[in-house]
Amino acid sequence: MSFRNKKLIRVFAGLAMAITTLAMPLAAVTGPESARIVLANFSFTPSDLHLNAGKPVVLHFVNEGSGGHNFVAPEFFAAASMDDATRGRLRKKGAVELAKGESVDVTLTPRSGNYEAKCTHFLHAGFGMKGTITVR
Ligand SMILES: [Cu+2]
Repeated sequence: MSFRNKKLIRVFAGLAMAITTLAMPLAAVTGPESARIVLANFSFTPSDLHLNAGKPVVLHFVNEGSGGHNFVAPEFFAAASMDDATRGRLRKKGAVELAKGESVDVTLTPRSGNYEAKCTHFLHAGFGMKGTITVR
């Protein structure tokens, strides 16, 4: 093996160790998992949201539609645990209302069950803006 190759191997070994050292604290401070829910004309994506029961999760709602939409799931939000400030921001305790282009994060811990969600804006659910939430 040439001197140059040995030097290269030492450089790569050093890099690998540096990356491992940097990555370990990052892994340790990882927060709750997150799920992205896109609202559009006229759909929720995913239309069947799967969440882990008892695990905190950040629900990241994004409205990519051409107007206002909402995500209404009263049984789901009622069963979930969340802090009072978060619950206070939910409309009628079970709705996330989003203006065009808006995004909202809701941090909660879901309870196992099967739930339904829909947009209650006039006719939107009929056009397909509905879905299910499965928590296991
Ligand atoms: Cu809608």
